[in-house]
Amino acid sequence: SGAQASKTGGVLTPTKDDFQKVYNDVAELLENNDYDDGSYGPVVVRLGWHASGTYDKDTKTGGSNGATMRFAPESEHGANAGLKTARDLLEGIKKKHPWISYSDLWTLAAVAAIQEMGGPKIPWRPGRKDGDVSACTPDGRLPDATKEQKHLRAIFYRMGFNDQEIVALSGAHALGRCHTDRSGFDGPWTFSPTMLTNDYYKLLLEEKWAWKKWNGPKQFEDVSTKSLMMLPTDMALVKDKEFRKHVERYAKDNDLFFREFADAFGRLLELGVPFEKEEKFVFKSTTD
Ligand code: HIF
Repeated sequence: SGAQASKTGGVLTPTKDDFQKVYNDVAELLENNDYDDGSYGPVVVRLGWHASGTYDKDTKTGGSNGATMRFAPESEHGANAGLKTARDLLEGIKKKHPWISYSDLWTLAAVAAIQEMGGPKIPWRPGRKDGDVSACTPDGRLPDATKEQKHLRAIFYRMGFNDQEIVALSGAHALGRCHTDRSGFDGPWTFSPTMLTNDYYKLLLEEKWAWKKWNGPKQFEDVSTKSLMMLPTDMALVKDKEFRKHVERYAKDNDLFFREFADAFGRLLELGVPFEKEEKFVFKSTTD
């Protein structure tokens, strides 16, 4: 491993093959029956998104370039609770492929997790450089799940996304679950939290949702099984007319969801990165 990368002697120019090897190693790490629903995939997706979602288009600060979540205070921000699990998981890959930056590794790992969980191909390119603690973003740039549409728009417009893209990204909550010892919320959004599908949108529209009666933070539960959850920010997508339009489009058409999700998520991972090259790689999934 790493052979290709060092072949050029002196100057390190990893090839697509080298990144595919990193992808393959990430893919191999994801499944684990002792963890959550049997996969680290969801928490790895959340790491890639939280590393990227700090971007502010006006000041051009934040974003995945820098991988500043390695450092306090960013690692200690409430929104990042639990992401040490994902960062530690990827440490072994970094040791095996020391030439890759953490910032490229975290975003590539998120792409691998999405593809391995049955999601669309997300074209990805390298070029992120790790920064130091001085580039940590201030707390409060990531969304607050107790809020609704006004807050969602403020947060995602700041990154440069529009309403359709906010709804397309949100389908990633088909994956994973909330943990009481991380965010305080509890439970998964769908019945198949390790498979990316448009189920999130279908459930939002088709299930009846009510406030969960408990001592934890305000969240919704499905009335029929009481085993699924929605955050106030998730429910805002069906309350708001403009958002709801897109929830309906994606609930009806998984291919459309995959296309628009891949575009928006791919862009999220690139926010604020000064790339030198245009070329993007489409990685082979282990099931290809
Ligand atoms: Fe999440 N998200 N997210 N999220 N998120 C959680 C978990 C995951 C928001 C809040 C939460 C996106 C947007 C928003 C994933 C992926 C994405 C949790 C639970 C909360 C509270 C954390 C825990 O307790 O472990 C809010 C308010 C968002 C604005 C809409 C993105 C679109 C959906 C950008 C996105 O890709 C994933 C995956 C998880 C599951 C993590 C896990 O460990 O299983």
